[in-house]
Amino acid sequence: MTGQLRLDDYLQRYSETAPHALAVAAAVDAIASGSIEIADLTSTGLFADASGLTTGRNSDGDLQRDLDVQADAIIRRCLARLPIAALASEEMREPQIVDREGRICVAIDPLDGSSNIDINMTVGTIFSILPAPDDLGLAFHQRGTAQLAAGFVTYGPQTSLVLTLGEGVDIFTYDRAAKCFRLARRGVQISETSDEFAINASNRRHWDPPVRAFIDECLAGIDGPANRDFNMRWIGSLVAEAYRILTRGGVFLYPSDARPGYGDGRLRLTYEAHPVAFIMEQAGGAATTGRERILDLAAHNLHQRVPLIMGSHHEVRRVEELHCDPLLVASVSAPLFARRGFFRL
Ligand code: FDP
Repeated sequence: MTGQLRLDDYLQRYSETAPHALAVAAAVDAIASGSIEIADLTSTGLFADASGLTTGRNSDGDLQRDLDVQADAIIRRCLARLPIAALASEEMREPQIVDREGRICVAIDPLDGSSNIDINMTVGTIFSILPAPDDLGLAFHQRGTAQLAAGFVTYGPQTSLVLTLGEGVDIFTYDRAAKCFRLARRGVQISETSDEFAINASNRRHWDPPVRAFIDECLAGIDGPANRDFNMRWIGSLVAEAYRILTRGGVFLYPSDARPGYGDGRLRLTYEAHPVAFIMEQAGGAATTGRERILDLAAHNLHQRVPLIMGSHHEVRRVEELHCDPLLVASVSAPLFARRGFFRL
């Protein structure tokens, strides 16, 4: 145990450290209290009139569930009392300018992985906190490197808050008896290399050659160029995949693919890839599109999608190498290796 440090005491200490820190601490505190309500809702489900049933589509065409809508309302209510300059959510068509005097902007995915609700799997809330630029129209067009803080809450067997304030990653777990988050892991570090990968393999025939080559290497295990065996996991919930990587390493891929609408992958840059990439890097891991560092990108529009490959440094770099070197891809797909491939078509 790292002791009994409560989230509010931790945020109180941080709030005195920098000009933006008080506003950031207040936003994290508000999101954390909203997340406790969402944890109650997701765990009570049917009995709270929150079944996870589909209610329609959000502004960008994704299926929307009643819990998506309720989680969005909860987080927005909790943030409403704060002087935030601009707010963006997966469930909003456009960002909202809230308080022109505010020092920070907040982007949220109120309920990530919501297609997992009806099967009782881990879902979560993701957030990114940015400085307020002079022109608030540019609030959510900043590079990921501009983030002041980022985090996510997982609603699973435990309710846990993963948080970076730009100096490492700490994890807090909700203590139901005491009704507060307590520090559970300080200075989380992702292992440099790992033997676990996560990808939705049903899309293999749509992948680009570098992604196919990387997964073929993993599947070939000790018989292939990686020269070691891999394990595979796919939860289908970004927060749960990220939490697993923070706990025992691994690499997660949601690449671009050839399906209509998936040319930039599936995940959203502003409120999914940016915050999760910030956390990965702060924990010693990496996050890339395959060709570019995620944190170097700036969104052109709020709901912009981006390919995301993240996790242990060594495996993420290998995916990048394969994207940059067609000869390497060809050598992985060479006939000798092909005979040993598992997924060869
Ligand atoms: P969901 O649509 O359920 O919110 O954020 C999008 C996301 O979940 C991720 O959490 C998850 O990793 C991904 O979509 C799963 O996509 P596929 O169903 O295409 O595998």
